Amino acid sequence: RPPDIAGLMHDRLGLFIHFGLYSLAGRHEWVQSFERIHPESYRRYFDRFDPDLFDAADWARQCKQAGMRYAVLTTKHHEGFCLWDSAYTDYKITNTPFGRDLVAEFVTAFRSAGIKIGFYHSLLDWHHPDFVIDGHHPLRDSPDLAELNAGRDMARYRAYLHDQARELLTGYGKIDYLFYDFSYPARQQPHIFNNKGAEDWDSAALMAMTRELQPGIVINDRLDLPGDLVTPEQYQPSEPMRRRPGGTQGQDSSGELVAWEACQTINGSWGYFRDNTEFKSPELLVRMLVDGVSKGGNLLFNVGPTGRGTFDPTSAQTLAGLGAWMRLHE
Ligand code: FUL
Repeated sequence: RPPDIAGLMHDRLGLFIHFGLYSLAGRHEWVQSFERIHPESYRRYFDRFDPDLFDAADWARQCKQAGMRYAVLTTKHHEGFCLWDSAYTDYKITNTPFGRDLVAEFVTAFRSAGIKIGFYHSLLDWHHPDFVIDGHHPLRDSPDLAELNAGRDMARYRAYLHDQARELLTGYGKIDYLFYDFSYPARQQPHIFNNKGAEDWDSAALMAMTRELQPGIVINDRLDLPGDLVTPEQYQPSEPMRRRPGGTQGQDSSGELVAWEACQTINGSWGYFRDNTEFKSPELLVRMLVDGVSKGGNLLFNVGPTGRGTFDPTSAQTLAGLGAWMRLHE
């Protein structure tokens, strides 16, 4: 079955949810990398992870009321912490004080609200012992970097990545959308990413497995391979988007028209950022949505829930504001 890209593009407005250990720090999902926090110190968030106010049904209700038809949850972000009960790691939500499989609760609640299910899954992993320490890794400035990198083996990490993807694609029913994140071709920024692009993840096999296990699933363009849609981040294209001849991430004026989805934060951070109050207004977001739709694109609007598992008041009001406009135009 071909990817149901027409279905996803018909949905037009979706909810992105970035939730992880970084939500407790409350200052950006890249906090561990930005502040070069050592894993032993970062562990404090794992030991205290207990979103006591989390209610998947409430998230789903707010999503639905905003007029959104699909939602994309971070199953694992770059920090490596897993929001489901994975058999392949101990660094998972069921080993925290919270002790529940949040992915399972998300899927059940959103599905029963009639919302399509998307998973964001990070290719990068700053926790896995085989993931080579690159220019964004929290340990990049360690004096013993060479030593730390010596035994690391991306082939073993790759097996872990595929095992976990299989787990997510088989254990939670129908998944509509997979947002893998991210790979750059090796030739780009080799000083920052020492990855080999698609080769490091075996993107071709990962993509084939994803399609085989979930017929009809839509896959994004961040595997260093052509995807079903392109994903401009934090910008609105000024005209309909065109595919690069090679089809990989990005655009090119000479290519054919391609489906696209812009993802946007409320304040520049994907993870909850307590002190950043540079919010986009509901009016601005409506304009982005309308302008994007006129150019053939979707809007994936992000909420970073707080460490206690709720949508902060401004995000909640913004969703309500979007919903008020959506209802006028149903
Ligand atoms: C990026 C990530 O590095 C950000 O943290 C965020 O998840 C965004 C949607 O994609 O590539």
